[in-house]
Amino acid sequence: MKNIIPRIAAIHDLSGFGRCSLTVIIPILSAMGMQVCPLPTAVLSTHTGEFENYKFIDLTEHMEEYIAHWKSLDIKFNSIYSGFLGSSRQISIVADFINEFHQPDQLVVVDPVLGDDGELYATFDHKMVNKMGELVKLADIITPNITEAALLLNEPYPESIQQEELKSWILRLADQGPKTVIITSVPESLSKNKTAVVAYNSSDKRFWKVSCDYIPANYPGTGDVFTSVLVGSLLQGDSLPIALDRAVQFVSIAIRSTFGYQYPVREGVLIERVLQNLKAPVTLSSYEIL
Ligand code: PXL
Repeated sequence: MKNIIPRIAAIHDLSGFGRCSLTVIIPILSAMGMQVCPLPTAVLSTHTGEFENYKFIDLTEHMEEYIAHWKSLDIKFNSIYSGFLGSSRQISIVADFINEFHQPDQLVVVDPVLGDDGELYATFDHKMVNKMGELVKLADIITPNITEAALLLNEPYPESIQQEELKSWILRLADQGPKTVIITSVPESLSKNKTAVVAYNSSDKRFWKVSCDYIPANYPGTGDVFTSVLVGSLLQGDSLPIALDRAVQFVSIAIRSTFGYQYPVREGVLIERVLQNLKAPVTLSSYEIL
């Protein structure tokens, strides 16, 4: 499909404060030369982690008319990228969107945002976990963190996981439909100071791993930062391992540039300081084949 600038339908919430979802996805993908068209699922005053009394405006009732207008304009997307959804009905709306806006060579990425650190996020329940399981079947790529992978597979949250077990989890997720499965925030069994991203591509049956140093602060929005860089990189034509590498390196530099300050963790990572890194060519690459 030809678009002079690659065009992405970004189906996420807009959280006014706390640097997650659309407030990081739009600047990152724009800096990478992509056109982001937001299809907002909810508007919140802040994200739902570590803030109380946030205002949550669920946009479920408006999404179908919004989408119908896009359909009447015959807008064509090079990629559809979904993340935080505001209600279980939205999961069916996004599934219909993926079917209706299908194009040849389109990249459909579902980040099954559900939780982190072994916990569901505040606005999710197990009904939504089950429905999210339906949505991942329609994706080319899914990017759950280890908590979300456990939830999708109905497994207990693992404090640590051996490589062979992780590979079997990934294959079980790939059996559900997505061609590429990427699990983030994987605890490294041999080192407490490391964390990894592990990926599998079913078309060549190869597993990839990119490790990085663990920094003891759990910034919100880093999953959105990771997947946006991955999407931008793949749409620029990078291979899967290079896109993983770029995404891990960008998240690491964003966390490191923030951690040195006494900056409130709940306000997210200072992407404003590092956005220009996205323009740099790949220099150092650290992926491994598993
Ligand atoms: O980054 C995931 C995310 C997105 N949107 C909202 C959230 C979170 C995680 O807490 O609360 C509103």
